[in-house]
Amino acid sequence: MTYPHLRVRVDDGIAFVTLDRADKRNALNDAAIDSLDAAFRDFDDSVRAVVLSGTGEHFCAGLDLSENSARDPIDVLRVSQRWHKVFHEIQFSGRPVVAVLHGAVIGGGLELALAAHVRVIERSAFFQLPEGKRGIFVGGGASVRVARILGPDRMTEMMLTGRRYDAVDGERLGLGHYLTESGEGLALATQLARETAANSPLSNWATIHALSRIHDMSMADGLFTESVTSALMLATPEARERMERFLGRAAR
Ligand code: 1HE
Repeated sequence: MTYPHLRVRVDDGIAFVTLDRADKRNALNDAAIDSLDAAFRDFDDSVRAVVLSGTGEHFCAGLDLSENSARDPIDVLRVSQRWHKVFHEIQFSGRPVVAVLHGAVIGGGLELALAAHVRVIERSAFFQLPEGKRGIFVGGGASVRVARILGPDRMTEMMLTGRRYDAVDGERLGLGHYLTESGEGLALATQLARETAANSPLSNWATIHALSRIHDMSMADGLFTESVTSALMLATPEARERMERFLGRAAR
């Protein structure tokens, strides 16, 4: 299978998805979004985790502005909804996605990064929402995914001033979870992907789906959903087997 602007390789249950448009700093055009969509849809159950990264000096320069400048508002609305759909699929396929962030993680690049569940930041990374400077607004989910991490107050400031956060700031603010030296992110991400892939797939699925949804609920609904999810997980043979194994007893 070939995916324009994307390299995809599966190795021992881990899919390595690499943005491959370094000459344009991995800016996301329609073809790249289609490729991400197709790649994540093509994965079968043998793919238990994904490592997402970018070639060249930068993770992703965001929306391809050369395509966008020719669009009218209704096209922009459709593009925004398409990005939402594709990033939703990345976040909620049930497989852990580990991103390696280096160089520019800008605009739509940050929106894509935040669809991943585990994020490794290399020292070269910087984060920016320059939409205000370009006369546009975020459209790939930042209002929700960035605002949930930074809060709407800090995101407003980030968009109004167009400031750049460096790698250390990014880790401190929660845009990523691990900070590594440049060039070391992929190795760490691969190790993390292998660790998450060794979890029960159903447990990963529940973590990915339930926590995000519980976040949107009232306290009472959230606690109820937690209890139901917890009960459902315990009913699986794999959960019993894993607990028995931990306790040093033979699996029944
Ligand atoms: C691009 C893009 C792009 C680079 N769309 N072509 N995103 C931005 O506003 C970020 C714009 N890009 C940059 O700020 C810089 O390119 C970088 C800091 C990422 C990298 O700088 P540098 O000096 O390494 O590269 P460069 O010389 O600026 O760019 C190299 C080429 O990539 C050049 O093309 P060339 O044909 O002249 O060689 C650039 O035009 C091209 N390029 N970034 C198109 N983004 C769903 S809503 C999401 C809203 C957003 O994402 S807004 C943020 C858009």
